[in-house]
Amino acid sequence: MSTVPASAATAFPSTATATAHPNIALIKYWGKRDESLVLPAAGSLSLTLDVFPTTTTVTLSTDPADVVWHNGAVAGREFTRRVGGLLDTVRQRAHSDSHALVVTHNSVPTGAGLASSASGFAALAVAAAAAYGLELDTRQLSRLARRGSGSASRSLIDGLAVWHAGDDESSFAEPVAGPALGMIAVVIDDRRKAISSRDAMRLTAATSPYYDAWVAATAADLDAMLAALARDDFTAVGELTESNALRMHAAIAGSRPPVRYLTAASLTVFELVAQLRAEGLPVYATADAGPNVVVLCRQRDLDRAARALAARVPQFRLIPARPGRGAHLVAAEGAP
Ligand code: 2P0
Repeated sequence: MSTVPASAATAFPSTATATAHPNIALIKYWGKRDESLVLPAAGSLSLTLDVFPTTTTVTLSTDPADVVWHNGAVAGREFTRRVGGLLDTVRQRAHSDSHALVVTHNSVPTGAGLASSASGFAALAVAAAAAYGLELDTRQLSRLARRGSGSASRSLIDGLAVWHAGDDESSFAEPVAGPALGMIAVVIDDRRKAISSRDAMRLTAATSPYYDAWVAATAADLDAMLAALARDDFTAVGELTESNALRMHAAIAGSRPPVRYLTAASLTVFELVAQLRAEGLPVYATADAGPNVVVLCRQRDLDRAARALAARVPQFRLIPARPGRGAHLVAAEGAP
């Protein structure tokens, strides 16, 4: 491990620690308009959760390269390369050529169905900006996190967040008001997915005949979702959430070679959620790029929904969550 020698002291802190939480999209991001700037083809909307924080410390170093530690071990090459990419953006803006030591702890269980890249890059953006002495507001931090991973732009925001499509300046996430929501992740399979979101997104855009329709439908779904949130209409919020997720999976399945993230067990949970709804429990299902399903409900129904799911699918681990805080600086461990 390297440390910053006293002689390298600068006017700014040169070390900073940040925490961020994962988010789950109600209106999904799937497809880029610009790969290098990570500009989405359409806007999206998500709920930042209060479970599984990522905590990241960035410390400027005199090492000849960035050094990245992930959950107590030196990170692999691809992970280090992606972290270095975001640090390069920060260095360029800060007019710095210092490399950094990045120590990150991600408490999301591998493959839990709660994207770890969102919390990871949100925490990294906040910690790196502070360590390199950049004074950025939340909007600028959201734009910076976006460069690491699109969904990370939304983890800057507390609770509900809309991430605007647009150009580099205008594509950021900001808060949206709406009903008090809860989510329950149903962990069906915790193995690593066969194809990454990034690769599958590219394949969908390049080969799925449904891609253009997906982008157009999502833009309309987002408008409808914003209207539903504004009038506090949970039924419309839930219906749009479930439908938008299935539209994304349909577009993905139309890729060639085909990609199918949902398994028979995922569909069983979608079916169960529809059944619970028919029995009077207002719950809706969504799923990201994997087999795990996330159930959306009103926050006041969270315990009831968790009990109903536990009774019907006792074989799957359930992770109930409430709205959580956006990425923010924290005191480093051991600091006063
Ligand atoms: C979302 N997902 O809106 C969608 C739904 C997965 C399914 O954002 O290439 O890791 O780093 O920008 O953000 C996952 O994609 O992709 C994702 P990159 P990211 O949450």
